[in-house]
Parts: sequence; structure tokens; C-alpha cells
Amino acid sequence: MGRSVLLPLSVFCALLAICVGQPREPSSPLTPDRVFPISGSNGFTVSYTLNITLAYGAPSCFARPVVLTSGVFGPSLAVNQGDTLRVTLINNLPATFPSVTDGISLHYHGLRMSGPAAYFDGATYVTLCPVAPGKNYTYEFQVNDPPGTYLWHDHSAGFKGDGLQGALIVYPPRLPGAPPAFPPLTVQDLWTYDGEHTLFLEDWYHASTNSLLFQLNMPFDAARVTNDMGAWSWIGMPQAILINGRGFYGDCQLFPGSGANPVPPTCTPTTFTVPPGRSPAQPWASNNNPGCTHSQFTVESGKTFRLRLVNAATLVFMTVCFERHNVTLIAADAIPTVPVSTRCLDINSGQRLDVLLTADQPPANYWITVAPQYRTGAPSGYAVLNYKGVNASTFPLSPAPQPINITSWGLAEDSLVRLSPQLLTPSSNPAVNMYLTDGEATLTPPAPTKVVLVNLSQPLLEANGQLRWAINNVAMARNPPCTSLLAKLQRDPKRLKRIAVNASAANGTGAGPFVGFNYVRAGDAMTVYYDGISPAPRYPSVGLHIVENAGGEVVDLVVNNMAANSFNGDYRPGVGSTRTAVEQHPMHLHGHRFWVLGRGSGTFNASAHAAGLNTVNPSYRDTVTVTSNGWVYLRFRANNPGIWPFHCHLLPHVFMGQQLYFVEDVANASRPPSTMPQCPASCQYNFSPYNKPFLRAKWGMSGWELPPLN
Ligand SMILES: *[C@@H]1O[C@H](CO)[C@@H](O)[C@H](O)[C@H]1NC(C)=O
Ligand SMILES: *[C@@H]1O[C@H](CO)[C@@H](O)[C@H](O)[C@H]1NC(C)=O
Ligand SMILES: *[C@@H]1O[C@H](CO)[C@@H](O)[C@H](O)[C@H]1NC(C)=O
Ligand SMILES: *[C@@H]1O[C@H](CO)[C@@H](O)[C@H](O)[C@H]1NC(C)=O
Ligand SMILES: *[C@@H]1O[C@H](CO)[C@@H](O)[C@H](O)[C@H]1NC(C)=O
Ligand SMILES: *[C@@H]1O[C@H](CO)[C@@H](O)[C@H](O)[C@H]1NC(C)=O
Ligand SMILES: *[C@@H]1O[C@H](CO)[C@@H](O)[C@H](O)[C@H]1NC(C)=O
Ligand SMILES: *[C@@H]1O[C@H](CO)[C@@H](O)[C@H](O)[C@H]1NC(C)=O
Ligand SMILES: *[C@@H]1O[C@H](CO)[C@@H](O)[C@H](O)[C@H]1NC(C)=O
Ligand SMILES: CC(=O)N[C@H]1CO[C@H](CO)[C@@H](O)[C@@H]1O
Ligand SMILES: [Cu+2]
Repeated sequence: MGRSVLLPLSVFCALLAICVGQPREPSSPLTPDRVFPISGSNGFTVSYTLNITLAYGAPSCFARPVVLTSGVFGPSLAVNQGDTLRVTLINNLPATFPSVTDGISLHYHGLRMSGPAAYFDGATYVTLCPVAPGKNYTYEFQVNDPPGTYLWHDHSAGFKGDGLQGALIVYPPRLPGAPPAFPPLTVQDLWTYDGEHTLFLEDWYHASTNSLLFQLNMPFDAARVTNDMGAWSWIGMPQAILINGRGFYGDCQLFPGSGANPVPPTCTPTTFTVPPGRSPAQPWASNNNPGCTHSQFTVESGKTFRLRLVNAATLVFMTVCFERHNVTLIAADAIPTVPVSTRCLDINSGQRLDVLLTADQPPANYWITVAPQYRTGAPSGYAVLNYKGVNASTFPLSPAPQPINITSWGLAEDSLVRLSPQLLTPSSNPAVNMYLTDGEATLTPPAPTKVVLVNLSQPLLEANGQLRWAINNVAMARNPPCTSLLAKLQRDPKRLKRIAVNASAANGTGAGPFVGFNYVRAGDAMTVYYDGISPAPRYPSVGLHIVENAGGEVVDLVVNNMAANSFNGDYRPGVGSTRTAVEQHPMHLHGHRFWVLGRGSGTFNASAHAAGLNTVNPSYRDTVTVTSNGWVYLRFRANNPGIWPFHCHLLPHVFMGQQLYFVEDVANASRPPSTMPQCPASCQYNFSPYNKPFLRAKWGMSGWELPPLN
């Protein structure tokens, strides 16, 4: 019987005077650096109403349409462990905004979402249908996850790249029987610190995310471009890195190009052009916004602060550096680690790192630099670490650190991220036990019961010349089928297995026009490749890629990151054999945390690599980087009935098919919630042809940054 605290964001806006009110143009909807503590405890319900609207904002100093959440750009949500989180989502996006008819669906990244919560995990059509424009829906579930730093974001269309995301912080449980207090009295954490800041890191484009993503469906093979099909176009580099909703695009004058700062950061407003298709008549297509600024994080001399780093990027891998301050890593994806003292940390999209920073340098302003990695030409981000008493508006006296001189971690540094020893032996300490929420006495990896091997590649579909990302040669459309798959399988667990197509049946010859394109089995709207029923397809295929886990299995998941054209991945004579590129992927698993037993280069080879796996104190997290041409060896317990996507967290990559679903013990899944969002009459999946008639029909002539249609 919990008491309920209703916390509309607008109340916090009023209290803290940090949110924007009525959107105006040009305006700068800012993500405040704020983590608001919420009075809640076991048995408490914490409610948020998230009113999703479109406004004009200039987080990077360039005004464009942005998605706001109750008037705020990317607000943080917070609960105490054991609280029930109730989120009422109201979709007030205009029906003409690109892809908004696909609806909104919220994912709570890193949370286990077990039992009835499985339906609120947010991968559209896997768990629930999305919330259509003009509709609302309430997600409600208990949060029993380890205290730490998580994030929430849209998991339907591309809206998270337009601002529909924020940090999600789980605080320790409230002390049982403690009197009401604000902030609540909680179980003592493993660390003590004097204050905290959240650094929410994003990359930011000046065109809406869906208008960029949809061009990935046009033919990559130039020979397939017809009068009615535009050519494939990569989303390109972001225009800015945002730190708590503030970036430096157009502010190059802050970095004088000579003297103290010989190499200005990449921010080149002179080369910026109005995005294709955006009407020059739209008034916000202007360049500089003099009101914009950078984020500042104030610390007090001699005190220690917890910094919560969240990489919520669409694309960019980041290295975060602190000028003249080493920070101590204390947690990765919320799980406590062996402390590591370092000046810079690597953080990939979907990952979170918690660090302690002690303000032990002479009082001044210092740079916090976010350097992009693996994407030459991507911009960098800057914020200021400000000592209290020092004018926060002045820049540090030292030149801004140059991203080109900031190197990413190698595998050796990365292997320093290890489980804290406190979690490896049974304990009666409540501060330790609040991290042991996955049903185990310790976080020591158990012995495996099965191995799943998957290969990543980037095939070109012969049917239509589309470029895809595939796992075991299967590229998966993002939104199949047009209903809640989990509700369907809960009623009929064997359904997918019954309709599964033996993958070898979709292999083709490599010569015909339809190789690898939506081989549809009569009577069902999708192709299903069921791991274990047959070998992986010999030729690139499109369909559902399912791996079934029985309850209680311990799954070893080995991922090889292979050349683009592996597995007959490019049919073009001559050209195809040269398309051997690889790139890194941050792979995220829903509903679980996994042990990262090992990483290396090349493909995993048991006789060479098995002995080197760390089964003693590997990191335990939910998002891991698979390096270019590398492998990663993961282990997780299949103890969470539901359907759990395993996918790359780079939005264009998952859009192009880089995911599979673990169908786990669905016979033991909970029944669906009593109310579910209404599913659309028909669903348009992201592997549609996206020719000009389709685009016109989908968006009309709304003028929202469509590619030119002629
Ligand atoms: C949502 O925000 C819009 C725009 O500010 C406003 O018109 C509408 O009344 C809000 N809806 C709710 C339920 O608060
Ligand atoms: C949600 O939608 C229902 C049905 O249209 C409506 O009655 C209710 O007022 C809406 N709630 C909010 C918070 O907008
Ligand atoms: C600071 O971090 C660097 C690595 O970035 C490390 O080599 C050095 O030992 C650290 N210094 C201290 C005092 O821990
Ligand atoms: C702080 O610095 C800004 C920018 O240099 C300046 O405009 C402002 O006057 C300074 N404030 C104080 C209190 O010195
Ligand atoms: C970056 O590194 C290069 C070569 O190591 C050096 O010449 C240059 O001064 C460095 N630049 C900065 C801004 O530190
Ligand atoms: C993955 O690649 C490895 C190395 O080439 C190969 O041995 C294995 O058969 C492949 N697995 C699948 C499912 O394609
Ligand atoms: C797939 O192959 C297996 C073994 O060859 C066979 O038993 C099964 O009937 C096939 N399933 C389908 C759907 O073709
Ligand atoms: C795997 O490793 C063993 C032992 O190092 C080596 O003999 C073998 O050639 C390797 N296999 C492949 C496919 O590279
Ligand atoms: C459901 O879970 C129980 C125990 O948790 C297990 O014994 C049973 O096999 C599971 N059912 C299925 C269909 O996997
Ligand atoms: C659809 C198709 O071409 N299927 C072929 C896949 O490969 C097997 C074995 O080579 C053939 O028997 C199928 O006809
Ligand atoms: Cu990827």
C-alpha cells in the first residue's frame, strides 16, 4: 500500500527555475544538470507525466525542431530502488513530423524489466505497440535494479536523436521505517561523496533523425537507382556533441584559431548549408544563436563529486577527459568496479560510467573534453569544470585540448574494467546486497550450458540494392510484426518455431534478382530464421532472427565482427569483393546484464582464446563494444521470461537490421497488462522500399526536411 508522489516535471521546472516555458524562436531548451532526488521507498510509487511535444530549440546554437518532454530537453528521471515507476507518456508530436505515425515507445535502458515489466521494455511490437500521435499510455513497473546510472529513450522511430531521451537514475532503497525526508534517507552506498552531477552526452544533427535514417533505405547499389528512387545517403557526421543539451556548433569564436589554441575544434559554420529539403522559408534555418552556451559543472574545493556519464549518442563513440584531474571509475553500467584512476575514459553509445572527482587542484576553470573516436571529422564537445567562487562564464586559461591528441583505450585499458571484489563473495552488508538483484548470492560467473555464436556483417541485398547490417547473414527489420509479439508468444509459445523457415530455404543462388529479400512464408507476414533449426543462410536474408533460451540456461554469446561482404554479402562483380570494411559496434542486450569474459582481434578461436577468458572478475554490464575486426565473449543467465533484443546501439545500424531477439522461457512469461496501446491497422516496417511515392504518401508535402522529391 504505497503512498503516491505525483511529480510532473513542470513542478521541478518551477522549483528549480531551469526548464524552458513556452517554446519561442530562437530558444534554447536546456537540459539542466540536475538529478532530482525523489521521496520514495519500497512500496512507493513515483509518477511522471511526460508530455512529448515539438518546439524550436538551439541546443547547438543552431535552431531546429526539437522534441521536448514536458517542456524540457532530455530531462532526467529518478527513483529509489524498490519504487514503482509510473510513466504516463502523452504523444503530442504533430502528425506530420517524420515517421511520427510509427508512434513513440519508451525503453528503460539497462533495467531488467522482469515479470510483468517485460511488457514495458519498449522495443516496439516486441513488447507493446507504440503510442500513436494524440494518444497516451501509462507504463508502470517496479524497479529492483542495482542503484546507478541508466537512461530512458524512445525505442520506436528515430526520435531519441531529436531529444526524446534522458538519464534515469536509481538511488539506493530508502531505509525501512525511516521518517519522511527529502531527499529520503537511504541505505548507505559503497562510496561517500559530497555532491553529484550528470553528464548526458549526445551527438546532434541539424536535420531530424528520421529524415536522415530513411535515406538509408534507398539503393546503395548505384545501378539500382531509378527515376523514382533516390540514392542511398549515409547520415554523415553530427554537427555537434551536446553535454546536457549544450554544444558549441557555431561558437568557434570561443576558440581563437591562433595563439594559445593552434588547432580549433571541428566546428565550421561557414560550410554549413540548410539541410536538403528544408524550406528556406522556414524561419529557424538560421545559423548562430548568440544566447547559446556550454555546460558548467561547479565543484567545491576539497570536496568529492560523483559524475554520472551517459553516452546517448546516435553514432559517436566518445573519450571523456578531465583537465588536471584524474577521476576514479567506480561503476560501469551501474555495476561497481575495481577502482581505476584515469584522466580519460572511453564510453560508447548506450554505456554509462560513474566516476569520483576530487576538486584538489588550484581553484580555476578546467576543461572537460569529449573527443569523438573512430569517426574522423566528427565534432568534439566541451564543458567547464568550475571551482566554486571562480567566474563560471570565463573559459579555462589553457588551450582547449585537441581531440586529435586524445587516444581511445586499447583492449588492455579496457580490461581494467572489472567487477568489484565486494560482489564476488557473499555478504550481509546491505550496501553490497543492493547490487545483487539478479537473483544470485554473488556475481561470480556461473558455468555455461550452451554457446551461441554470431557473426556481424554488412550485406548488400540483391533484390533491391539495399545495404543492411546482418547477424548470421540475417538482417532484421526493426518492427515486426504489427502486434505485441510477446503477448502472442505468451499465449502460444511454439508459434514462431512452427512458422520458422529453414534458413537454407532462403539461400538463393546469388544470381537471381530476389536473393535475400523478404522470403515470405505463405500465411505469415514475416520470415523467421530460428537459430539451431538450420544453418545460417548462405546468402543475405531478411526476416526475424530468433534465438530461443530455455529458463535457467547460462548462455555464452560469442560475437565476431567480420568484413562487410562476408557470407556472399555483396553480389556485384568486381566491386563486391573489395567491400571489406569493418567498424566497431556497441552491442546492447535487453533484460539482462552479461559478463564480458574476453575481447580480442580477429575471430574467436576456442583453442587459442578460451584459456584467456576472465571467469574470475570480468565486467558485468549491458552494453559492450565489439571492435572492428574483433570478437567479444559474453555470458548471461537466461532467467528472465520475455523477448529480449540484442542489437547494436548505433541507431542507423539497428535501423539497417543489426539485431536479433532472444525468445526466453516465454511459457513462463507474465500475462500482458490489462490495457495496451492500440496497434495500428497496418505497420510500415523500416525495410520498405521508400521510393518517392511511398515517401510522399507517408509524409505528404509536410516540408519536414524530406530529401528533395522533385
Ligand atoms: C502538453 O503540452 C502542450 C504544449 O505545451 C499543451 O498544449 C498541452 O496542454 C499539454 N498536455 C498536457 C496533458 O499537459
Ligand atoms: C489519455 O487518453 C484518454 C483516452 O483518450 C483520456 O481520457 C485521458 O484524459 C488521457 N490522459 C492524459 C493524461 O492525457
Ligand atoms: C592518472 O591517470 C593516468 C591514466 O590516465 C594514470 O597513468 C596515472 O597513474 C593516474 N594518476 C594517479 C595519481 O593515479
Ligand atoms: C564573468 O565572466 C563573464 C565573461 O567573461 C563576464 O562578462 C562577467 O562580467 C564576469 N562576472 C563577474 C562577476 O566577474
Ligand atoms: C598534438 O600532438 C601533436 C603531435 O604529438 C603536437 O605536435 C601538438 O602540439 C599537440 N597539440 C596539442 C594542442 O596538444
Ligand atoms: C561465423 O564465422 C566463423 C568464422 O568464419 C565460422 O566458422 C562460422 O561458421 C560462422 N557462423 C555462422 C553462424 O555463420
Ligand atoms: C527444417 O529442417 C528440419 C531438418 O531438416 C526439418 O525437420 C523441418 O521440418 C524443416 N522445417 C521447415 C519449416 O521446413
Ligand atoms: C586456432 O588456434 C589454434 C591454436 O593457436 C591454431 O592452431 C589454429 O590454426 C587456429 N584456427 C584458426 C581458424 O585460426
Ligand atoms: C517455467 O519455470 C519453471 C521453474 O521456474 C520450470 O520448471 C519450467 O520448466 C518453466 N517452464 C517452461 C515451459 O520452460
Ligand atoms: C530458395 C533456394 O534457392 N533454395 C536452395 C538453397 O540451397 C539448397 C541446397 O543447396 C537447395 O536445395 C535449395 O533449392
Ligand atoms: Cu553497429
